[in-house]
Formats: sequence, C-alpha cells, structure tokens
Amino acid sequence: MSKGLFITFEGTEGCGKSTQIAALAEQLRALGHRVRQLREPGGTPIGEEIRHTLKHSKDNHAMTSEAELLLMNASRAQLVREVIRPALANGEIVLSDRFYDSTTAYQGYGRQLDLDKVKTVIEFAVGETKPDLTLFLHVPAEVSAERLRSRQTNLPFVRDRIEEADQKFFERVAHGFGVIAANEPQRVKFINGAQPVEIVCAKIWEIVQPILPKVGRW
Ligand code: Z5A
Repeated sequence: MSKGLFITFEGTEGCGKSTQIAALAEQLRALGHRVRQLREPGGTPIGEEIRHTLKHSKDNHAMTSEAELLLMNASRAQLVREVIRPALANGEIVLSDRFYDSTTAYQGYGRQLDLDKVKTVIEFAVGETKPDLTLFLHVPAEVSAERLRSRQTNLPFVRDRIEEADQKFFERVAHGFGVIAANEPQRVKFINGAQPVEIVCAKIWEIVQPILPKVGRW
C-alpha cells in the first residue's frame, strides 16, 4: 500500500503546469517533504527516448494514432514501475506533469480513438497506480496560444509533431479535459489557470495543504 502522495497536473499546452509544479515542489520541500518531479511522456531513460520519437524525431511524420497511444503508454508503464511505485512506497510526494488523463484527452478525444480501448490500454499501463489528486489548469485557447507564442520567441525553434495538429484537434482535447473533470470531481480539481501565477499557486496550496497529513501514513 502506498504511503506517499501522487499528484498529477493536467491541461492544454501552456496552461502553466511546469510553472506550478516548480512552485509547489519548493513549498513542499520547505516543509521537509521529499518531492519527485516527473513529466510525461518521459521521466525515465526509456521514456525520454520514446518522448523523442513521439515529438521531435525527424522520422515520426507517419505515426498512426494507434502507435501514438501505445507509445504514450509504453513510456507510462516504464515510469510507473521504475519510478512512481518505488517513490510512493518510500513516502515521497510525486508531482507529475501529465499522466493518463492526457491520453484520454489527446488520444481519446483529440485523435478520436475508441474511448473504451483507450481506457483498456491505460489500465494495462498503470495497474493500481492512480493519482490521489489531479489539478486541472484550465486556460482558454487564446491564452494558451499567446503563452506558446511568447515562449517560442525566446527559445530556438524545435519541431513538435503533436503541436502540428489542426485547431479542431485542440478543441476536442480541451473538451475532453472538461468531460474528465466533470466526471471525476472528487479526484480532479478545476483551477482557472488564466489568473496570475501567484493566485494559481495559492489556489493549489489551498487544495494540497489539507491532504498533506496523509503522507507517510498507511
Ligand atoms: N501527450 C499526449 O498526447 N498524450 C499523453 O498521454 C501525454 C502527453 C502524457 C507533451 O508536451 C505533449 O504530449 C503534449 C500532450 C501530449 N502535447 N501537445 N501539444 P510537453 O511536455 O512538451 O508540453 P506540455 O505538457 O504541452 O506543456 P507546456 O507547453 O510545456 O506548458 P505548461 O508546462 O503547461 O506551461 P508552463 O511551461 O508552465 O507555462 C507556459 C508559459 O506561460 C511560460 O512562458 C510561463 O512563464 C507562462 N505562464 C505560466 N503560468 C502563467 C500565468 N499564470 N500567467 C501568465 N503566464 C504564465
């Protein structure tokens, strides 16, 4: 049985996950918690190779939606067994930038793969390892696009196959996240990610602080 705490961050591109994970990790470490920061796809040497194939490889143009679904979950199956389960068993707080809700939103709703088949693949990848809490940072499409634009002007351009999808794809993804949050209000907490960083941070702390006493207990 797990004695750690598993928190996942979800939302569309540029919703502020990385920013908020860094801030929360700092707050938790200041209280003496051991914190593990992860990202998906990736987070292990094998997962990072899969991430490259999924996103940046020059040979990935022909990737099918089915292959994409399986690669996302191959990376996840590795991450769960190599990192997440041992960290939770060791009483750590695991913060993951995306987890299986992203597969439901992107491959299920976005790529329009059969949702039952998507669920079956996810269940095979994660087994009993499920988030205790999911923070869903919601931002309107214009905010997401503007943040990505301003970030791109500050960084060298790196091609990303998933970002090459059309606008309708991202609308379906955003709708998918909305459905997930509505279906599982106990686990998935909706947060307005368009607010200033400090306000989002404070909202997240309000949600996380009360469940901290659970860490380290069976
Ligand atoms: N994917 C999938 O299809 N299926 C799956 O199962 C999984 C993933 C797990 C991973 O991309 C891609 O894989 C993603 C989904 C897909 N694809 N797309 N498209 P990634 O890991 O490279 O990137 P991302 O997950 O999409 O996140 P991101 O673009 O890096 O954004 P973020 O982490 O959510 O946001 P951020 O980096 O914290 O902030 C973005 C910018 O906004 C930055 O300049 C910040 O300084 C700024 N920011 C952040 N918060 C604020 C606020 N509150 N106000 C103003 N500005 C802010």
